[in-house]
Amino acid sequence: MIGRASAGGSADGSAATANGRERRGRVLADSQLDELREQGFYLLHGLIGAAEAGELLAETRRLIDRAPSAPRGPSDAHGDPVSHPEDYIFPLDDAGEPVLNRIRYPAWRSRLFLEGYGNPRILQAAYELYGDLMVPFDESIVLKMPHHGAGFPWHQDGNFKTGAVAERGHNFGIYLTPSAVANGAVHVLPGSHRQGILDLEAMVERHGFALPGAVAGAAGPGDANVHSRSIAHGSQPNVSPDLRVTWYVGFHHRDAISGVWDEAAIEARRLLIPIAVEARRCSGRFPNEDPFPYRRPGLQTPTPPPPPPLLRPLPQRRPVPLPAPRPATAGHQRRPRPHHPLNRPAHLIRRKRDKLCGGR
Ligand SMILES: O=C(O)CCC(=O)C(=O)O
Repeated sequence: MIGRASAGGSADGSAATANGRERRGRVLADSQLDELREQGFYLLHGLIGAAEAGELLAETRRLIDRAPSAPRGPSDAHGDPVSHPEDYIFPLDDAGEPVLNRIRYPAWRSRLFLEGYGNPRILQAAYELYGDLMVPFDESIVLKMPHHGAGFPWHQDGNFKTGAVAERGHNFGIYLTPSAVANGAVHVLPGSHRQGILDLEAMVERHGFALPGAVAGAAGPGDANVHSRSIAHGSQPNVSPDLRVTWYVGFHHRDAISGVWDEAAIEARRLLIPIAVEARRCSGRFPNEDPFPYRRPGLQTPTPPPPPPLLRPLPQRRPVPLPAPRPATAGHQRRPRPHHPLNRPAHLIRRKRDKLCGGR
Protein backbone atom coordinates (compact mmCIF):
# COMPACT_ATOMS: atom_id res chain seq x y z
CA MET A 1 0.00 0.00 0.00
CA ILE A 2 1.21 3.49 -0.64
CA GLY A 3 1.57 5.96 2.17
CA ARG A 4 3.16 4.89 5.36
CA ALA A 5 4.02 1.45 4.13
CA SER A 6 7.79 1.60 4.35
CA ALA A 7 7.84 4.20 7.08
CA GLY A 8 5.22 3.03 9.54
CA GLY A 9 2.57 5.42 10.76
CA SER A 10 0.91 6.42 13.97
CA ALA A 11 -2.50 7.55 15.04
CA ASP A 12 -1.44 11.14 15.71
CA GLY A 13 -0.51 11.57 12.09
CA SER A 14 3.23 11.44 12.56
CA ALA A 15 5.36 9.10 10.50
CA ALA A 16 8.27 7.18 11.96
CA THR A 17 11.30 6.51 9.79
CA ALA A 18 13.15 3.24 9.67
CA ASN A 19 15.69 4.61 12.15
CA GLY A 20 12.94 5.48 14.62
CA ARG A 21 12.99 9.23 14.13
CA GLU A 22 9.62 10.92 13.98
CA ARG A 23 8.50 13.36 11.39
CA ARG A 24 5.49 15.35 12.49
CA GLY A 25 2.95 17.03 10.28
CA ARG A 26 1.57 14.69 7.68
CA VAL A 27 0.77 16.39 4.37
CA LEU A 28 -1.43 13.66 2.90
CA ALA A 29 -3.85 12.08 5.36
CA ASP A 30 -4.64 8.39 4.98
CA SER A 31 -8.05 9.22 3.49
CA GLN A 32 -6.36 11.42 0.87
CA LEU A 33 -3.85 8.67 0.07
CA ASP A 34 -6.77 6.23 -0.28
CA GLU A 35 -8.52 8.57 -2.69
CA LEU A 36 -5.31 9.05 -4.65
CA ARG A 37 -4.96 5.29 -4.87
CA GLU A 38 -8.57 4.82 -5.90
CA GLN A 39 -8.94 7.68 -8.36
CA GLY A 40 -5.35 8.05 -9.56
CA PHE A 41 -5.30 11.75 -8.71
CA TYR A 42 -5.91 14.10 -5.82
CA LEU A 43 -6.24 17.88 -5.88
CA LEU A 44 -4.33 18.97 -2.80
CA HIS A 45 -5.01 22.51 -1.71
CA GLY A 46 -2.15 24.56 -0.31
CA LEU A 47 0.75 22.16 -0.82
CA ILE A 48 3.02 25.21 -0.83
CA GLY A 49 2.27 28.67 0.51
CA ALA A 50 0.80 31.37 -1.73
CA ALA A 51 3.78 33.66 -1.06
CA GLU A 52 6.27 31.06 -2.25
CA ALA A 53 4.07 30.27 -5.26
CA GLY A 54 4.18 34.00 -6.08
CA GLU A 55 7.98 34.09 -5.86
CA LEU A 56 8.27 31.05 -8.10
CA LEU A 57 5.85 32.63 -10.57
CA ALA A 58 8.02 35.78 -10.72
CA GLU A 59 11.05 33.53 -11.25
CA THR A 60 9.19 31.70 -14.03
CA ARG A 61 8.57 35.02 -15.78
CA ARG A 62 12.31 35.68 -15.55
CA LEU A 63 13.06 32.26 -17.05
CA ILE A 64 10.56 32.94 -19.86
CA ASP A 65 12.29 36.25 -20.54
CA ARG A 66 15.62 34.38 -20.75
CA ALA A 67 14.27 31.61 -23.02
CA PRO A 68 15.89 31.04 -26.42
CA SER A 69 14.44 33.48 -28.93
CA ALA A 70 13.74 30.54 -31.28
CA PRO A 71 13.45 26.79 -30.64
CA ARG A 72 16.93 25.47 -29.72
CA GLY A 73 18.35 28.91 -30.47
CA PRO A 74 21.68 29.80 -28.83
CA SER A 75 20.58 33.15 -27.37
CA ASP A 76 17.62 34.85 -25.70
CA ALA A 77 15.73 37.95 -26.81
CA HIS A 78 18.41 40.10 -25.15
CA GLY A 79 21.19 38.46 -27.16
CA ASP A 80 22.57 36.64 -24.11
CA PRO A 81 23.58 32.98 -24.44
CA VAL A 82 21.17 30.31 -23.19
CA SER A 83 22.59 27.16 -21.64
CA HIS A 84 20.93 23.94 -22.75
CA PRO A 85 18.42 25.59 -25.09
CA GLU A 86 17.06 22.12 -25.85
CA ASP A 87 15.43 22.14 -22.40
CA TYR A 88 13.00 24.82 -23.61
CA ILE A 89 10.26 22.97 -25.47
CA PHE A 90 8.36 24.74 -28.26
CA PRO A 91 5.56 22.68 -29.84
CA LEU A 92 3.52 24.22 -32.64
CA ASP A 93 0.27 25.93 -31.70
CA ASP A 94 -2.96 25.69 -33.71
CA ALA A 95 -1.64 28.34 -36.11
CA GLY A 96 1.55 26.31 -36.70
CA GLU A 97 3.71 28.77 -34.72
CA PRO A 98 6.22 27.50 -32.14
CA VAL A 99 5.11 28.39 -28.63
CA LEU A 100 7.08 27.81 -25.44
CA ASN A 101 5.17 25.30 -23.29
CA ARG A 102 7.80 23.65 -21.09
CA ILE A 103 11.06 24.51 -19.34
CA ARG A 104 12.84 21.39 -18.14
CA TYR A 105 15.02 21.13 -15.01
CA PRO A 106 14.21 24.51 -13.43
CA ALA A 107 15.82 23.36 -10.16
CA TRP A 108 19.14 23.23 -12.02
CA ARG A 109 18.63 26.59 -13.72
CA SER A 110 17.30 28.62 -10.87
CA ARG A 111 18.35 28.88 -7.26
CA LEU A 112 14.76 29.74 -6.28
CA PHE A 113 13.39 26.58 -7.88
CA LEU A 114 16.15 24.53 -6.25
CA GLU A 115 15.15 25.98 -2.88
CA GLY A 116 11.51 25.38 -3.78
CA TYR A 117 12.28 21.71 -4.45
CA GLY A 118 13.59 21.49 -0.89
CA ASN A 119 10.16 22.56 0.47
CA PRO A 120 9.55 20.10 3.32
CA ARG A 121 5.86 19.81 2.45
CA ILE A 122 6.60 18.64 -1.09
CA LEU A 123 9.22 16.18 0.09
CA GLN A 124 7.06 15.01 2.98
CA ALA A 125 4.18 14.29 0.59
CA ALA A 126 6.51 12.27 -1.64
CA TYR A 127 7.80 10.51 1.48
CA GLU A 128 4.24 9.59 2.42
CA LEU A 129 3.95 7.87 -0.94
CA TYR A 130 7.27 6.05 -1.05
CA GLY A 131 9.13 6.42 2.24
CA ASP A 132 12.92 6.58 2.19
CA LEU A 133 12.92 4.83 -1.17
CA MET A 134 11.51 7.85 -3.01
CA VAL A 135 13.54 8.78 -6.08
CA PRO A 136 13.09 12.09 -7.91
CA PHE A 137 12.59 12.04 -11.64
CA ASP A 138 12.04 14.88 -14.11
CA GLU A 139 10.88 18.25 -12.94
CA SER A 140 9.72 20.90 -15.35
CA ILE A 141 7.54 23.97 -15.65
CA VAL A 142 4.55 23.67 -17.97
CA LEU A 143 3.39 26.96 -19.45
CA LYS A 144 0.17 27.89 -21.16
CA MET A 145 0.82 31.26 -22.71
CA PRO A 146 -2.15 33.67 -22.84
CA HIS A 147 -4.36 33.09 -25.91
CA HIS A 148 -1.57 31.03 -27.37
CA GLY A 149 -0.70 28.08 -25.19
CA ALA A 150 -0.48 24.71 -26.88
CA GLY A 151 -2.57 21.90 -25.41
CA PHE A 152 -1.43 18.41 -24.36
CA PRO A 153 -3.27 15.58 -26.12
CA TRP A 154 -4.65 12.83 -23.88
CA HIS A 155 -1.80 10.59 -22.74
CA GLN A 156 -0.42 8.46 -19.93
CA ASP A 157 3.00 9.65 -18.79
CA GLY A 158 6.21 8.06 -19.93
CA ASN A 159 6.72 5.17 -22.25
CA PHE A 160 5.75 2.13 -20.19
CA LYS A 161 9.26 0.70 -20.37
CA THR A 162 8.35 -1.07 -17.15
CA GLY A 163 5.19 -2.47 -18.71
CA ALA A 164 1.63 -1.82 -17.56
CA VAL A 165 2.45 -2.36 -13.88
CA ALA A 166 0.50 -0.83 -11.00
CA GLU A 167 3.22 1.45 -9.72
CA ARG A 168 4.85 3.84 -12.19
CA GLY A 169 5.43 6.91 -10.03
CA HIS A 170 3.49 10.05 -9.20
CA ASN A 171 3.68 13.60 -10.47
CA PHE A 172 2.95 16.66 -8.37
CA GLY A 173 1.66 19.46 -10.60
CA ILE A 174 2.10 22.52 -8.38
CA TYR A 175 0.12 25.52 -9.58
CA LEU A 176 1.83 28.89 -9.57
CA THR A 177 -1.17 30.64 -11.16
CA PRO A 178 -4.89 29.94 -11.03
CA SER A 179 -5.90 27.10 -13.31
CA ALA A 180 -9.35 26.80 -14.88
CA VAL A 181 -10.83 25.25 -17.99
CA ALA A 182 -10.43 28.53 -19.92
CA ASN A 183 -6.66 28.68 -19.40
CA GLY A 184 -6.11 25.05 -20.26
CA ALA A 185 -6.69 23.10 -17.03
CA VAL A 186 -5.59 19.47 -16.91
CA HIS A 187 -8.42 16.95 -17.37
CA VAL A 188 -8.08 13.46 -15.93
CA LEU A 189 -9.99 10.23 -16.36
CA PRO A 190 -10.51 9.01 -12.78
CA GLY A 191 -9.54 5.37 -12.24
CA SER A 192 -7.84 5.02 -15.62
CA HIS A 193 -4.48 4.40 -13.90
CA ARG A 194 -5.77 0.91 -13.11
CA GLN A 195 -6.71 0.06 -16.67
CA GLY A 196 -3.34 -0.58 -18.28
CA ILE A 197 -2.29 1.04 -21.51
CA LEU A 198 -5.32 2.77 -23.01
CA ASP A 199 -5.91 3.42 -26.69
CA LEU A 200 -6.50 7.11 -26.09
CA GLU A 201 -6.23 8.02 -29.76
CA ALA A 202 -9.19 5.78 -30.54
CA MET A 203 -11.12 7.16 -27.58
CA VAL A 204 -10.50 10.76 -28.70
CA GLU A 205 -11.45 9.86 -32.25
CA ARG A 206 -14.76 8.62 -30.92
CA HIS A 207 -15.56 11.29 -28.32
CA GLY A 208 -13.36 14.28 -29.05
CA PHE A 209 -11.37 15.87 -26.22
CA ALA A 210 -14.33 15.58 -23.81
CA LEU A 211 -13.89 11.91 -22.91
CA PRO A 212 -16.83 10.51 -20.92
CA GLY A 213 -16.12 10.70 -17.20
CA ALA A 214 -13.24 13.18 -17.54
CA VAL A 215 -12.96 15.85 -14.84
CA ALA A 216 -10.95 19.04 -14.37
CA GLY A 217 -10.78 20.82 -11.03
CA ALA A 218 -10.12 24.53 -10.61
CA ALA A 219 -6.93 25.21 -8.67
CA GLY A 220 -5.14 28.22 -7.24
CA PRO A 221 -1.51 29.16 -6.58
CA GLY A 222 0.09 26.67 -4.19
CA ASP A 223 -2.42 23.87 -4.90
CA ALA A 224 -1.17 20.64 -6.42
CA ASN A 225 -2.65 18.07 -8.73
CA VAL A 226 -1.03 14.86 -7.47
CA HIS A 227 -1.48 12.14 -10.04
CA SER A 228 -0.32 8.68 -10.96
CA ARG A 229 1.79 8.69 -14.12
CA SER A 230 -0.53 6.00 -15.45
CA ILE A 231 -3.68 8.10 -15.29
CA ALA A 232 -5.03 9.29 -18.63
CA HIS A 233 -4.80 13.08 -18.72
CA GLY A 234 -4.62 15.93 -21.17
CA SER A 235 -5.34 19.62 -21.55
CA GLN A 236 -6.59 22.02 -24.16
CA PRO A 237 -4.99 25.20 -25.49
CA ASN A 238 -5.27 28.36 -23.44
CA VAL A 239 -8.03 30.49 -24.92
CA SER A 240 -7.97 33.08 -22.14
CA PRO A 241 -5.77 36.11 -21.46
CA ASP A 242 -4.42 34.40 -18.33
CA LEU A 243 -1.05 32.68 -18.25
CA ARG A 244 -1.17 29.22 -16.64
CA VAL A 245 1.99 27.95 -14.93
CA THR A 246 2.34 24.50 -13.36
CA TRP A 247 5.58 23.22 -11.87
CA TYR A 248 5.75 19.44 -12.13
CA VAL A 249 7.95 17.44 -9.78
CA GLY A 250 7.80 13.68 -9.93
CA PHE A 251 8.81 10.79 -7.72
CA HIS A 252 9.23 7.06 -8.21
CA HIS A 253 9.43 4.23 -5.76
CA ARG A 254 12.97 2.95 -6.13
CA ASP A 255 11.81 -0.59 -6.83
CA ALA A 256 9.69 0.57 -9.74
CA ILE A 257 12.79 1.80 -11.61
CA SER A 258 15.45 -0.59 -10.38
CA GLY A 259 16.51 -2.58 -13.43
CA VAL A 260 15.14 0.13 -15.72
CA TRP A 261 17.57 2.84 -14.64
CA ASP A 262 21.04 1.78 -13.63
CA GLU A 263 21.91 2.11 -9.97
CA ALA A 264 24.40 4.97 -10.44
CA ALA A 265 21.77 7.04 -12.24
CA ILE A 266 19.25 6.34 -9.46
CA GLU A 267 21.73 7.39 -6.78
CA ALA A 268 22.59 10.55 -8.72
CA ARG A 269 18.91 11.43 -8.96
CA ARG A 270 18.36 10.88 -5.26
CA LEU A 271 21.04 13.48 -4.52
CA LEU A 272 18.73 16.23 -5.74
CA ILE A 273 16.87 15.90 -2.43
CA PRO A 274 19.76 16.75 -0.07
CA ILE A 275 21.08 19.38 -2.47
CA ALA A 276 17.71 21.12 -2.51
CA VAL A 277 17.17 20.76 1.24
CA GLU A 278 20.60 22.30 1.92
CA ALA A 279 20.01 25.10 -0.58
CA ARG A 280 16.72 25.96 1.10
CA ARG A 281 18.13 25.75 4.61
CA CYS A 282 21.09 27.98 3.96
CA SER A 283 19.08 30.52 1.98
CA GLY A 284 17.90 31.79 5.37
CA ARG A 285 14.54 32.58 3.77
CA PHE A 286 12.59 30.07 5.86
CA PRO A 287 13.90 30.52 9.41
CA ASN A 288 10.84 28.97 11.07
CA GLU A 289 10.75 25.87 8.95
CA ASP A 290 12.11 22.45 9.94
CA PRO A 291 14.12 21.21 6.95
CA PHE A 292 13.00 17.93 5.48
CA PRO A 293 15.01 15.30 7.40
CA TYR A 294 16.54 13.42 4.49
CA ARG A 295 18.85 10.62 5.45
CA ARG A 296 22.32 11.32 4.12
CA PRO A 297 23.66 7.81 4.78
CA GLY A 298 20.64 6.34 3.00
CA LEU A 299 22.04 7.77 -0.19
CA GLN A 300 24.77 5.17 -0.15
CA THR A 301 22.65 2.27 1.13
CA PRO A 302 23.87 -0.65 -0.99
CA THR A 303 20.84 -2.87 -0.48
CA PRO A 304 17.63 -1.01 0.16
CA PRO A 305 15.13 -2.53 2.57
CA PRO A 306 12.38 -4.61 1.00
CA PRO A 307 9.73 -2.51 -0.73
CA PRO A 308 6.31 -1.93 0.71
CA PRO A 309 3.50 -3.69 -1.06
CA LEU A 310 2.60 -1.20 -3.77
CA LEU A 311 -0.79 -0.37 -5.14
CA ARG A 312 -3.24 -3.03 -4.13
CA PRO A 313 -5.46 -4.17 -6.98
CA LEU A 314 -8.80 -2.43 -6.90
CA PRO A 315 -12.04 -3.62 -8.44
CA GLN A 316 -12.80 -2.23 -11.88
CA ARG A 317 -15.69 0.19 -11.58
CA ARG A 318 -16.61 0.24 -15.24
CA PRO A 319 -15.39 -2.07 -17.93
CA VAL A 320 -13.29 -0.35 -20.57
CA PRO A 321 -12.25 -2.19 -23.70
CA LEU A 322 -8.49 -2.37 -23.59
CA PRO A 323 -6.17 -2.63 -26.55
CA ALA A 324 -3.82 -5.61 -26.56
CA PRO A 325 -1.02 -4.78 -24.09
CA ARG A 326 2.22 -3.73 -25.66
CA PRO A 327 5.16 -5.91 -24.66
CA ALA A 328 7.22 -4.52 -21.82
CA THR A 329 10.93 -4.07 -22.35
CA ALA A 330 11.83 -5.39 -18.92
CA GLY A 331 15.43 -5.16 -17.92
CA HIS A 332 16.12 -2.35 -20.36
CA GLN A 333 18.91 -0.24 -18.88
CA ARG A 334 18.23 3.41 -19.46
CA ARG A 335 20.36 6.38 -18.54
CA PRO A 336 19.16 9.97 -18.40
CA ARG A 337 19.64 11.90 -21.62
CA PRO A 338 23.28 12.99 -21.86
CA HIS A 339 22.64 16.66 -21.14
CA HIS A 340 20.69 15.92 -17.95
CA PRO A 341 22.46 17.74 -15.13
CA LEU A 342 22.12 14.65 -12.99
CA ASN A 343 23.98 12.60 -15.55
CA ARG A 344 27.15 13.40 -13.70
CA PRO A 345 29.11 11.26 -11.32
CA ALA A 346 27.69 11.43 -7.81
CA HIS A 347 30.87 13.02 -6.41
CA LEU A 348 30.44 16.06 -8.71
CA ILE A 349 26.86 16.44 -7.58
CA ARG A 350 27.93 16.19 -3.96
CA ARG A 351 30.53 18.89 -4.59
CA LYS A 352 27.76 21.15 -5.92
CA ARG A 353 25.75 20.47 -2.79
CA ASP A 354 28.72 21.21 -0.55
CA LYS A 355 29.42 24.47 -2.37
CA LEU A 356 25.85 25.67 -1.97
CA CYS A 357 26.12 26.70 1.62
CA GLY A 358 29.71 27.95 1.52
CA GLY A 359 30.56 25.79 4.51
CA ARG A 360 27.51 26.86 6.51
O1 LIG B 1 -0.19 20.69 -17.43
C1 LIG B 1 -0.72 20.29 -18.45
O2 LIG B 1 -1.52 20.95 -19.12
C2 LIG B 1 -0.43 18.88 -18.93
C3 LIG B 1 0.99 18.49 -18.72
C4 LIG B 1 1.20 17.04 -18.95
O3 LIG B 1 0.29 16.31 -19.16
C5 LIG B 1 2.52 16.48 -18.89
O4 LIG B 1 3.49 17.18 -18.62
O5 LIG B 1 2.64 15.25 -19.14
